[in-house]
Amino acid sequence: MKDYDPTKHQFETNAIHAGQPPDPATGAIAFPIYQTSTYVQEGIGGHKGFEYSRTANPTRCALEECLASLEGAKYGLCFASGMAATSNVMTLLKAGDHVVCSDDLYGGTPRVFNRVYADYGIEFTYVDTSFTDRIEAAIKPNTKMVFIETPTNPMLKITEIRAVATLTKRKNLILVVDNTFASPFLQRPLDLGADIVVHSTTKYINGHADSVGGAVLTSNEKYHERMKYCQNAAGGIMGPFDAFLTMRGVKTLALRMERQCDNAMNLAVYLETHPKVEKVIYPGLESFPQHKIAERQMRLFGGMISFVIKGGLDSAKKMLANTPVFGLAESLGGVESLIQHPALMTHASVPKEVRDANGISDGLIRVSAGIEAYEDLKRALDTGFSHV
Ligand code: P1T
Repeated sequence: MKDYDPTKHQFETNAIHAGQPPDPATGAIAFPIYQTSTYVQEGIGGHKGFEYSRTANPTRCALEECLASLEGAKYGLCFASGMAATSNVMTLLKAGDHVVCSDDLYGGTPRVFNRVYADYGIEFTYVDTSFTDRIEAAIKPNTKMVFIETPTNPMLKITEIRAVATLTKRKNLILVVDNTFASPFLQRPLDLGADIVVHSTTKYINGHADSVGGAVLTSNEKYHERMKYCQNAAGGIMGPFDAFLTMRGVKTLALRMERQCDNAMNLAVYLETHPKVEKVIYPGLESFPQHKIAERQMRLFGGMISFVIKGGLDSAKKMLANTPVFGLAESLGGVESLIQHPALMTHASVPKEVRDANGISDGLIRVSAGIEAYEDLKRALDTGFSHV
């Protein structure tokens, strides 16, 4: 695999080969776990590109290169979690700067924005970014960044990345897209004009629910240099074993994603006609408000479904307590299907009035479709509903 050039290969091939040539010492095809903190130098300054593992580690570097290729980015950085990745992006800002954000982000994101970075003098405004004019209306003289999720967590709202990128370029703002829910297989924000992509690799990228991690990808050298500086300075790095697991997981991203999207689509159609369901939220359904935009900007419609069960909290609790196969758990994107209650679990840190305004009601249930057999998943949900 000498001189492998990711720009000459397709997504599925890069997921397996980019950044990870066979080990020159042994020929090992699986990229080694360099479980080391430091690197012996031949003389002062006489090193082989690695001095200390907070600064750079070969296993982490291999994953960073691989993920950069998958997002069509020049540069990649990997972190200890998705939140550490988002926090690293915030190092591009300083006191007095303002950020316009999606109003339906993963609950931990507004938590760190409002309760940590606001204390450092950064201001945040939350709008429904699926309306580009609402972003424009929220821009102030001190606005420096627009931070969006699409699809959002958990309402799956879609923002048209190309339209927002046109606005942010005109206004000279940094456009950051948290691409966790789509994964680069479904959607490549940098190709659509975004400046930076953030991932919780914990989800689809690793895909096996056995590692927590994050990544930041960009082709902007200036932003990358600052973020790389801060990755080393602040130190929230991904460890080599997690980098190895994530590199192994991402090899099958395309296959897993196709199956997960297929299962999600079938489950959404099944739920849509279920008598105990009030409403199904899935970008692949014709009834979904931004279905056409999702169709244009995503390869498939994703593995996440949200639905509102009739009877509110009482019904939701009964359903969640009695649904086999699906794990009752936070997180998403793994091979195993999960089911959870956003208001009491992933979005409990969001104030109730904000949850209510965003539609995160007590009857809202979120499903992450895994790769199990569809008939088994449908039967499991049937069992859950029979207890309601
Ligand atoms: O958990 P961590 O790896 O730190 O990633 C945070 C994060 C960032 N962005 C999005 C869109 C996310 O969904 C998450 C984490 N989300 C969950 C744990 C969840 O169950 O929704």
